[in-house]
Amino acid sequence: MASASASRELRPDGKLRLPPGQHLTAGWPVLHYGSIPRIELASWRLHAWGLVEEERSFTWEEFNALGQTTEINDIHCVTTWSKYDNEWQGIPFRAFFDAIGVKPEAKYVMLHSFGGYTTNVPLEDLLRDDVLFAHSHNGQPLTPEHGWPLRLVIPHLYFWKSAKWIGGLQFLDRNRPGFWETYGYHIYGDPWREERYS
Ligand SMILES: Nc1nc2c(c(=O)[nH]1)N[C@H]1C(S)=C(S)[C@@H](COP(=O)(O)O)O[C@H]1N2
Ligand SMILES: [Mo]
Repeated sequence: MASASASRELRPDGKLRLPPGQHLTAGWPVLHYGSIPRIELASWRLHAWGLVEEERSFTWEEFNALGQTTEINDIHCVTTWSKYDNEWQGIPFRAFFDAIGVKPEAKYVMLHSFGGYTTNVPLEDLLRDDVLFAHSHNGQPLTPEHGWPLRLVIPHLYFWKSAKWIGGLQFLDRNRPGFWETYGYHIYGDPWREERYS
């Protein structure tokens, strides 16, 4: 695709499809800190704790039974690559939220991954319709390096917020920095405002 026209394309909401300072990549780069965690589905659990009425722990079968959806979206890494038209399948965040009792004081969520990675997101951002826990990409199960068995996908924020190997969500009343955020990445990370570092 010619970069001149690609960079002027608008989305239905009127925003530039390609956020400022980004370029398109055809492949799918792998980016993470540390090594790929070893996970087995039989012992896999997704935990919810913090400001919830009751701590919850879902098995793989229980979590998938919450509901399934398909979303197609673009992803934007802070290191300036963007990848268009990703088809994700998985569990809508809203279905998970509706299944657990979150206290009204909860305003932020710390995402916890197997292997220790963390990243922070406001709860209202996770409640957007297009946010999901993805187990598949373009019709195939995620590969280990892209987050198998489950990753979050939050398309309106830089991709470091989309935690791979997600294993836990901690509900908080205050915003706390996650892993990259403590090393100077922006606390929120809106690609259209170029909130890369702070
Ligand atoms: N658990 C975990 N999730 C992570 C990361 C990480 O280091 N650990 N890196 C983030 C960053 S910076 C990016 S750009 C995307 C990369 O996802 P990909 O490797 O599937 O392209 O994963 C995000 N999720
Ligand atoms: Mo990234």
